[in-house]
Amino acid sequence: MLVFIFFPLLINSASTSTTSTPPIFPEAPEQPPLPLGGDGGLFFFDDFNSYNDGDLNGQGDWFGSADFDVQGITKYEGNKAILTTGDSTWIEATTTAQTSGIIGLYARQSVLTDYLQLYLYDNVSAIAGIQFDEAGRLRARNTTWFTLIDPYKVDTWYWIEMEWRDTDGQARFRATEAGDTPGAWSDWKGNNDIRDIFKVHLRHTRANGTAFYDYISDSPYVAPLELDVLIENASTGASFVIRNSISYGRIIIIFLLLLILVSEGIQSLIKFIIPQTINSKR
Ligand SMILES: [Ca+2]
Ligand SMILES: [Ca+2]
Repeated sequence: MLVFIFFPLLINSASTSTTSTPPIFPEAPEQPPLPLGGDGGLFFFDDFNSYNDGDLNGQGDWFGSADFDVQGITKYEGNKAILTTGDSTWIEATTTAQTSGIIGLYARQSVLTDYLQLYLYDNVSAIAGIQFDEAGRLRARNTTWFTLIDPYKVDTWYWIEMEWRDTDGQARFRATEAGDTPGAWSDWKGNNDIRDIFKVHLRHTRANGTAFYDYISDSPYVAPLELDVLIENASTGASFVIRNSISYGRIIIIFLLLLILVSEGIQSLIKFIIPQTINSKR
């Protein structure tokens, strides 16, 4: 019986509006099929989310040091990212050679005094790279090093990118604090030396701090758009937000919150019903 009384109360006491959320990273975002390899397509992708905790070596396409570990505590996107505290340590993934493309990576450092590196390799050696260096700078290299950000912030994710092309064998670079809109690319740099890129190579040198890596792709991570419904009690100002991705657990929580919001109405109903009942017995 009370249920039928609740609905008018809800409609009268609640107003709805939609707001877009700040970036909130879902537990397990769906990824589209990945057209890896081949010129002009996505060269390499990894979000690390499906891997087991522990050594990255041997999972996915990765081969190298056991110092690089999958973990779920410090990450930029999804459930998992990579950390290493190793000294002069590296791990790499080999894929289909590509003569031009873009690659980006989220990375962060706990100190200003290590080297954290992302290198691109041809079938022989490192061709181009970006690094956080031991002087606190975020730098890039194709033939010679130059500075992108000085100093970088510790314990802060950056989106670092390289684009390369075989038309003149050059590369360009940029680095952006994660979540910011990427700014201008550097000039195209190099001495006609980029042709085929085969490997993505992660490296950490010195052992002063901890380096983190997440989400390697050709474009920054974009959280799925979430539309929230804000329910607000007009008289008390109490409010809560319903996410559009609703689970059974959330439905139960929402129901409990609705009960709290209308509790004033329930109390007045009880006060009303009880005297009525007492009166009817007399
Ligand atoms: Ca991830
Ligand atoms: Ca390990």
